[in-house]
Order: sequence, then structure tokens, then C-alpha cells
Amino acid sequence: VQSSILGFPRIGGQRELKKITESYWQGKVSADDLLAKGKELRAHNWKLQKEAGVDIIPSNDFSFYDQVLDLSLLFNVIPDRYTKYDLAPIDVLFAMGRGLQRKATETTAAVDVTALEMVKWFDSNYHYVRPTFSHSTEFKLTGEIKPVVEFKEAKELGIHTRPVIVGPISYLYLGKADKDSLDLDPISLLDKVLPVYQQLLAQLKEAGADQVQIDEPVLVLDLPEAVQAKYQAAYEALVGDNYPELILTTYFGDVRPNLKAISKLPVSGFHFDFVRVPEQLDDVVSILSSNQSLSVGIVDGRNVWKTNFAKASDFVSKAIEKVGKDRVVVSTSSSLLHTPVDLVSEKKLDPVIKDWFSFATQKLDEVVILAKNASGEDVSEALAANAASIKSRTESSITTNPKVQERLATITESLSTRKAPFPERLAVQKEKYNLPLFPTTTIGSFPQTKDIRVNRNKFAKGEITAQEYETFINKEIETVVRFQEEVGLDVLVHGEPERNDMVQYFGEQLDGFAFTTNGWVQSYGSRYVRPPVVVGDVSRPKAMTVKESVYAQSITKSPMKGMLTGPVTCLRWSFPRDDVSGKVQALQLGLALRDEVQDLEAAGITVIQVDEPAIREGLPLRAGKERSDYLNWAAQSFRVATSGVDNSTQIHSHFCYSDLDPNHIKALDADVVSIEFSKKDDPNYIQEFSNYPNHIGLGLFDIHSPRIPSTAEFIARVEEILKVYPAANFWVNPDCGLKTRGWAEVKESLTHMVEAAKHFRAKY
Ligand code: THG
Ligand code: ZN
Repeated sequence: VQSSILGFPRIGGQRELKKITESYWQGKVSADDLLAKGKELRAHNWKLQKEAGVDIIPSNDFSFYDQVLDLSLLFNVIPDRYTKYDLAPIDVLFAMGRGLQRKATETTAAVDVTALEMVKWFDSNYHYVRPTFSHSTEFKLTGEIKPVVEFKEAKELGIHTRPVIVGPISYLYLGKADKDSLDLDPISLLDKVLPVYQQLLAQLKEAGADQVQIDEPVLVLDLPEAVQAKYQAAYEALVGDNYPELILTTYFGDVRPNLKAISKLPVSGFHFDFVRVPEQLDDVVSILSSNQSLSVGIVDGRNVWKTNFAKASDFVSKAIEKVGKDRVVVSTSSSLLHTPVDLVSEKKLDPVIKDWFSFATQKLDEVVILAKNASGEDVSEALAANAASIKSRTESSITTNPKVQERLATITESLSTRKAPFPERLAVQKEKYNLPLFPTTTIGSFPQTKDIRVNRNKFAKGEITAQEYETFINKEIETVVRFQEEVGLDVLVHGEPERNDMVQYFGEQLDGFAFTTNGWVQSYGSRYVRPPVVVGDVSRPKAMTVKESVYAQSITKSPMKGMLTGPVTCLRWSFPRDDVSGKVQALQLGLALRDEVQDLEAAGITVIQVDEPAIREGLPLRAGKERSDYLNWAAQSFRVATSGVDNSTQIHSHFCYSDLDPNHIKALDADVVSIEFSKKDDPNYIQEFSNYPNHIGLGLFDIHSPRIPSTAEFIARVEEILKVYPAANFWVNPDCGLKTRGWAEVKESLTHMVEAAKHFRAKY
């Protein structure tokens, strides 16, 4: 029985990839330096896997930005606006990923181009760059053939790898039509893209690849019949003597509803996620022909808990009983991209808790041990150690808090309902805040400058006192407040200089969480997060945000928004427990946040934003009972957090990174919501939001890009939206928080934004 993984984190154990990439963007290192570092990281990861004894090692799982974007570049799916500047390929990649705005120099022309849309990768906190097709898209292999180059690179190191590529139907289905070609259905391009896959596969075969992992994760979605119907012919076109064998790979969910589509594919094997859906074993086995292999995804690629070897071995045995030893491969459920690199770097974790965890490097050992065990080798020592860790966690008192459980039982309908419906609240809020039409605000964070990070680290290391740190933070808050007053924003924020990450910050203050010092996971491009881990029942020992908000309010007459991260987002962007339901964890978080909301209100902070950007990504991938249950408990936990306040207290919420369904957010009953919107070109999408009953700010500029929109651009966009959207409900704000941007960009962008709001105030 062989072992495999579907992909390894590419960021490096010390975030080497982030550091070199950002240095390159700042012009501090050359493209050659950047490329060399990429090569070094790949070599390191391959060797690590080889040394761990993994049999099937992936290649082309590396990327400088995003693996889907790499494919767009390789296939020439590059909108014209990125090619007209004659940029180097790596700069085209970054321009598509993050936009590029560069002043003219003596030798080069000015560049000004926005980024492509970035969206959630299924239900994870990773974001991919959405392939964007138009009628003029001309598929062809262009530039360096990355999968071939990286295959050969590994081969030179004596490591035979299995290249990973996203399959044609997923690639198209995950894309969208460009704004000049809105009538184009990406799937209609299948016949045009298949020849390019054929060329790529042929080149891989020629380079020596005998197998390719072809990812078709869209098979876990509710695929339209018409799309399902495409699989057979598409894969028949990709199988043959000139091509490597294909392992059709799915993850994150249940393929059963689409099983018909793949039941006769001529591929050499399949991979399924049995961590998420162990129940699909019988059905998926039923489609295998006698020579097809079964890759058993049983080591969780999405969480940090140690694999329960006893349970996993049982499962692998069941698979072997059904298809035989020689056809089973033990694997990770998904790529390990979604887990931190190495537990060994965690020096501060409580050793008891640390013993419950397994990061990407440890998961390599896990697949190897499970494969050896299935092959009949003696791994009894490893099994015994694992059983002891699992037992220690099951029996630990760290995980249970009876008080929290008692309080959970007291949640009622009235505890999770505002005192009056929105129209009544709106009336008192209008009177209380007296805001102009087109009120302006921001989402919460302001630039996280180097100075802020340096001081935060100094404080963490005890190099400055709590008093000195507070003085520093207050000075930062004052800068942000004065700036907002100067540009004329209406509802202010304190800027969050005291926070590292909006989830990690709360995780660190709540009981029931553990957090890492180096557990970074790529979120998008060069941006990583360090998800805290829910290890037990959650409660709030003391107020978490009141001090900063109260200080900020004390230095201004404008309303100051309190800023919290909502229960669903705290849960989704953490590694959750696997021993109690998501619902229980979210409601516990809801109760903890309810106390915080009430403390803020009591301290005079009566505009309170509770962000739920992750609510959409948590939506179960398939329609059905699980999805409606989720929507119910997600909304309920938000309402538990926010409904304990007076009618005059204005509750805001914020959503980003997904195509939202306005119906999902209605149930939260927030007074004002802001949503990411600047890259949404589809008129139907704008239309959908015009019926949203409460007030709403449709994000007006992309905060992931350093690009600064002009006032005219803001005005044009607002005019576009006002064609369908009522002016009376319209808030003016950016897409998201500003923490990743520089001050210079923020100042200019917000100034233009406020000028645009004033323009419309004068007009209406
Ligand atoms: N926090 C978490 N998840 C997220 C976001 C977040 N997922 C969606 C979205 N926001 C992703 N966006 C970002 C934006 C910025 C950063 C990370 C994800 C970021 N990270 C710092 C970095 O990489 O330099 C590190 C932050 C830190 O010091 O902790 O800026 O906001 N959980
Ligand atoms: Zn956001």
C-alpha cells in the first residue's frame, strides 16, 4: 500500500516565500532572486517528503501567487489589459493577481491595471484568482511550461513526482466571463481548452511523468446536469498512450450526487475525501473498474488534529477489503496547503495540547505510517503513541467547561431577537445619529505600519511596558481618528492598531482557544493567517475591545464604531474542534460576543460592527438540509451576539470574498451591512441587492490592490449602482479593511471616495 499527499504548503517554514515576494514587489530583490528562492523552497519540500518516506510526491503544487492563476497564465487566459505593457511573465502574474500601478520612468511606460477577482476556494480560507474569459480568449500554452519545468527540476534531484493540475471542467467552472463578454458561459469553452490540456499532458509524458493528479474539486458541488454531461467526452480526450495516467482527484466533500458523471471515466484511479464524507466509500467503490486505483484521503488536510490511527486504519482496511491491497493508496484528504508547516516550530504551546496536533510535516509521517500498517509492516510503537495522544485529549478537562454548557442551554428565541423590527429601529437611529445621505465609513482596519508591528512585538517580548504600549496604541488611534475627521468621514473607526489578525486577536483573549507562534497558512498571494485552534468550550474572561474603542470615542464627536469579529467567522477562521458540532462552537462564541457587545454599549459605544465575512464560505457545498441547518445556526449565533442591545444601538456587519446571497444575510437582521462589491460586474448581482431591506454599503474600491481610483471613477460606479439601488439606503465605503494598504494610498483613495459621496449628496 502506497502513501501520497495531494500538495504541500509552499510558503516555507519561516514564511520565506512571503518575504522574498514582498521584497521583489518593493524592488529590493531581482526577479532572478525571487525565482531562485522558489526553486530552493520546492527542493526543500520534495526532499522533506522523500525523507519522510512518502511514495507519491506532488509537483506543480508550488506557486508564487496561486495555482489557478498559474494555469491561466500557462493557458494564455490573460485579458488584453495585462498584455499591452510588455511585462515579464512573473509581472503579468502579479498584475493579474494584485493589480499594478506604476508611474512612467525614463525607460518604461506607466502601468495602470486592476487585479482579477479573487474568490474563496470552496469552503476554505484560501482564495484563488478567478479565471476570466472573454470571446477573444485564445487558449494556447504560453511561456514556460511550469508543470514540466518543475517535474524536471525534481527529477534532477532524483525525485520522481506526480504533477498536479486543475482539471478542465473545474478550471472553466470556477471561472467567469469578463465584463466585455458577459453572455459567455465558460463551460462552452471546453472544446477549446482540451487541446491545450492534451499538449500539456503530452509534454509531461515526454518529460517522464507516468501519472498526473488531475483535480476536479467541482465534483463536490451541485453541478448542473449540462456540466456533469461533459465529463465523459472530456476525459476520453485526455487519456491515451501519449499521456500520463490520470488520477481524478476530488476533495472537500461528497461526490455521490455526481457519481454518474464519472462512473465510466477511462482514468487510472480516483481520489476521494473520506475525512469529510466517509459514508461515500461504498458508492465510490461501486464505480471503480478492476484496474482503477483508489486513493483514500484519510489524513485531514484542513485541520490540525492528530489523525486517530485506530479509526483511520479501520477505514483503510475496509477500503482494502473492497478493492484489494495493490489498488489502495493512503493519502491526505486534500492538499496540505491549508495546514501550518511544522509543529516542531511551536515552542510556546502547552505540551499537553501540542501532543494533540499534527501540522503538514507531521502529516507526512501519518500517511506513511498508515500505509505501512496497511501493508502489514510493524508500526506498533507509532500506533501506541498515537492511541495515548488520542486518549489524553478525549479525557482532558481542558476541553470542558460546565458553566459554558449550562449557559448554552439557556438560549431562547427572545435572547436572539432584537427588541423591535428594523423600521422602528431605523427611526430612532436616524434621530440619534443624524447622518447625511450617502453616509461614509470604512470597514475597520487602517494600515498596519512597520512601526505598529515593531511595537507589538516589543510588547510581546516584554521590551516595553504595558503603559508604554498603551500610549503608543493611543497615539496610533489618534492619528487614524484625526485623519478620518480631516477627510470628512461620517462614522469613524479606531483603526485596530492593537490587533494582529481579526480572529487571532479574539482567539488569544478567549478561554477555550490555543494559538500558535508560527502556524501560518496561506490565505492569498503573500498574505497568510495564523488560525487559532478551538480546543475546548469557549468563554470570555474579560472585556476584549472596550478600552480602545472608548479611548477613540473620547477624542471625537463623530460616532465611533466598535469592532468585533462575529461568531461564525471566529469559528471558520480557526481550526475548529472535531469533537463537538460547529453549531455548539458558534453559539458559545455568540454568547461570549454578546457580553462584549453589551459592555461596549454600556460604555457608550452604540454603533457596533460585528463582521461575518466568513458566513458565506461556511455554507455547506451542497444544497439540502445541512445547508439550511447551517444558515439557521449561523444567523442565530450572530443574533445571540447582537440582539441584547437597545433599538437605538446600530448594529453593522460586513461580508467579503464571496458571491453573497442577500437572503442569507437578511436573517442576521443587522441595521447596516457593508459588502465587497467593487469587482462585481454582473448586473444581476447588483439587482439582487436592490431588494435588501436594511441599509447597505456596496464596496466601492478594491483594497487588495495598491491602485487608487479617481473621484470620477467612484462617481461613475455609484451612478451605475444607483440605476437599480435606492439612494436612501446607500452607504459609501471600501470593499474591506485597509490594513494591507499603505497610508499614502489610503489617504488618496478615501479622499476621492468622500468627494464622490459629497457629489451625490449635492445631487439628491
Ligand atoms: N483574517 C483571517 N482570515 C481572513 C482575513 C483576515 N480571510 C479572508 C481575508 N481576511 C483574507 N485577507 C487577509 C488580509 C490580510 C492578511 C491576511 C489575510 C494579512 N496577514 C498578515 C501578513 O501576511 O502579513 C499577517 C497578519 C498577522 O500579523 O497576523 O495581512 O483578515 N484570519
Ligand atoms: Zn472584508
